[in-house]
Amino acid sequence: MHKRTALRHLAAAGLASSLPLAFQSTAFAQAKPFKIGFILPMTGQSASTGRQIEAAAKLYLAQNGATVAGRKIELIIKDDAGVADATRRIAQELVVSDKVDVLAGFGLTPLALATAPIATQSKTPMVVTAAATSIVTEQSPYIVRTSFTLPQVTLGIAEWASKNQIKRAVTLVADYAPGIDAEKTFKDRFKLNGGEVIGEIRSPLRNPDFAPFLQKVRDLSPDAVFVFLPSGQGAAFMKQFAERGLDKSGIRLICTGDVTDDDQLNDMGDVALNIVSSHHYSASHPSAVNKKFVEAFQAANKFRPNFMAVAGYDGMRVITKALEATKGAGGGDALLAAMKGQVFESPRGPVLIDAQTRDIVQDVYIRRVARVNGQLFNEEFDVQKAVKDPGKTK
Ligand code: VNL
Repeated sequence: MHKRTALRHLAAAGLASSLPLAFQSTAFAQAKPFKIGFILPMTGQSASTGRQIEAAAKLYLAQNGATVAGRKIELIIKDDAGVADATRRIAQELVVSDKVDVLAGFGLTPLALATAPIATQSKTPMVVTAAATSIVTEQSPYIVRTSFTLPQVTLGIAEWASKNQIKRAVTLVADYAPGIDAEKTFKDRFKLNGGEVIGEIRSPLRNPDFAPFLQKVRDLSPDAVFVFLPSGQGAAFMKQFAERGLDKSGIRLICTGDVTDDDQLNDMGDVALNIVSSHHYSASHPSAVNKKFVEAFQAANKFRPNFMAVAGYDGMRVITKALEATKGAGGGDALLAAMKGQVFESPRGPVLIDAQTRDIVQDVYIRRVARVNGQLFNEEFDVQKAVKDPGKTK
């Protein structure tokens, strides 16, 4: 047994030294670690997004093994604090100095937009596990997305509102690209279905005080207010919603699942009960794959995974399966080709990386917040199957 292994090593060594130099360097390259450079907001307003994605990426490696096709997977996690200039500088360093094989992360749309030219120039695959404005994937042919888009997850709640006695609505969104996507998608579909949007309100991305906007909603007195805010702002919004008595005003709160975020939902209290939202992931999604994912994630982290975590987890899957497909050789173009068209069962449900758009196609669920075994969850009660991003311009 030992002798045979030794012989194999000897034979391999002999073979390597008799090969032309180019082949030898390929053999050497395959033994190098495979570097994935995650750029995430680990501090600042969007720190929960970084914390969720990092935890999920590490869980994926712990469950699936840190060596893929002979290459040791090395995670490099860098904090950009949610500031685009930092993201760009870090991406440059990761590509030039660390020579990463893949860039990943991007907690907010402006951070992904700032990095796209670097991915294109260096032919480095850039796996977006958070930023969710429709146009992100169009900024570089090297971008692949495992998160979602705002148009993709907003259509569901617009349809639901139209079918549930909501005739007059106000929109309230964060004032930047994904908010504008959500606002437009909601308005277009709600109006198409015969509804009326009587007010469009935008709140600043940085440190918003929601009080004046909530007062405006109250004054307009719609049947419902449709809300999109990025992950991390939901709890502060809900608190002010309750403080100003809007939960007892008869104005319904409807939203994308970014507001009833699993990262914060359980601490929001009764004010969140019965809120209907649409989104692609709930920690209570009833599948065996999700149950296993949530249990392992909670055991490792003592907090609940949210939609950012699942995108980070699936991002690792897409990257490592691509490395496997190239038999450990890697290379920007080869990896990208192997990421396109991947189909698999995510904790969120079945997903496809559309080869044409490099964006994710997934089910979108309509959910209602309920207390289950003492904890608040988004309970799925309806589904739109295999939703492609409706926001693509080409
Ligand atoms: C974005 C979209 C960020 C949705 C989010 O949380 C989110 C974005 C930080 O594209 O900036 O929930």
